[in-house]
Amino acid sequence: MKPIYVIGHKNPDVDSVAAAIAYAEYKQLTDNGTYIPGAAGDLRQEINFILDYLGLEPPAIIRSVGTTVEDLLEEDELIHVQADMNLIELGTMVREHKLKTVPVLDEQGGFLGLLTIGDVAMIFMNELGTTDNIENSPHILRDILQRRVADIMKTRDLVLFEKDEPLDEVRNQMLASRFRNYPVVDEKNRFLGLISRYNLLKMKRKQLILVDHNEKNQAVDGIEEAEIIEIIDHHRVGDLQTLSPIYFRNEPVGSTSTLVAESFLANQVTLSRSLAGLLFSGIITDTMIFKSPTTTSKDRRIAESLGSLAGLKPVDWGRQVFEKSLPGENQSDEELLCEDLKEYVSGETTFAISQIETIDIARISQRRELLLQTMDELCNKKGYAFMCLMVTDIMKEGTELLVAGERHVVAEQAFGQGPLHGSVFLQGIMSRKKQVVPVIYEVLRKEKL
Ligand SMILES: [Mn+2]
Repeated sequence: MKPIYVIGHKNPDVDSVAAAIAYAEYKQLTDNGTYIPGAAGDLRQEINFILDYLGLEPPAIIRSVGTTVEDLLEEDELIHVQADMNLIELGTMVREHKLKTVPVLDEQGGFLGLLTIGDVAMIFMNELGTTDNIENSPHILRDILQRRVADIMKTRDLVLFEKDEPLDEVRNQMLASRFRNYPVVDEKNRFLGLISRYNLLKMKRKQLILVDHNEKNQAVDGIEEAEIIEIIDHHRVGDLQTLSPIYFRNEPVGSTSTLVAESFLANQVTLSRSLAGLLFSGIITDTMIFKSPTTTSKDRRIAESLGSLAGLKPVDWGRQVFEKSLPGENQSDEELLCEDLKEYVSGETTFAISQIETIDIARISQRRELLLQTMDELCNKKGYAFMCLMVTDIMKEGTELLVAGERHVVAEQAFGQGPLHGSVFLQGIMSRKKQVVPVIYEVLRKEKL
């Protein structure tokens, strides 16, 4: 069966990766099918730390879910022959399976060449084809039948596809050639199957379960070509559309990991110690150790069960994880700013808000001047009217807000009692989506009145 990918948003954070891995496991245990957890981008260092610590496999890094050659393959049994077979053995296979095109593989499943019954027929025609040969035909036939597949298979001028090639490429190549079948291989040249023009008409889109997001601009590339079959999320409802009704679970809780954990607990599905630790990490990071105003009693209750199952304590574990998320020495200001950057549009105004959650605000504050400079450059480059950086201190329960760009005054009106001179510390402000974005929207809305 074709796999179903369970995948979080771009710029993956702990919650989106934890939810993807755990929900794939949940589906695997409770439903038919093959579920593969994916991440829509490289993993941050704190995620690698958590996975390492818990002894869990990292998710597949999936950069696009656009339709590719592998989506054209049918799930038939792969029938092939070996290069050292003679034509009698080949004949038996061809008759038994009613084959017209036969792939030739090595012992490891590597693709060697292709053989069509047309090619075989031509050999008989050519060698038996003249009247002079009739007398000799028994000898000629014996000769032919002793030949090996390796001697007659076609290895050159084949049109061969790799499984990740886009469909446009397939269409072009099929239009430019006249073969009945085209072999498909993986990156290691292992044979995966044959496709024909017919498969182009019947192609099946990739199937996805989205976790921790539901908006198109946060989703993995190629999402418009894929089929979304389920969504588990805790954000505002955005703009994705589906063809058929789907299971869409959206609850205003502190993390998607809370919802995934609830599925395990409520349905008494076995939750391993390591997966409990992973979901616990998702809740702890997304709620900033329960200090974010997005935290609900359900998050606390479920985190308590998970924590005792995994043997982890919220503050101890939270500190360890946030410690790992501190910017590296060699991380540039732009990388730091873009790691968790979100863009917003209000009328004609586009602005951006980036957020860094930390337990050591001084480490970032010392880079303030250079960060502000880079923010100005980003505004020019990307056309933002202004941009904010929230440096949120989980221990102090507040945020240092850095503001740059031509219209920095908007953020000053929203949060300052006057000019901010680049930055201000806001006690009690921790959540971008609940405490910052709506306030700025409100200022922009009033401006228009
Ligand atoms: Mn989340």
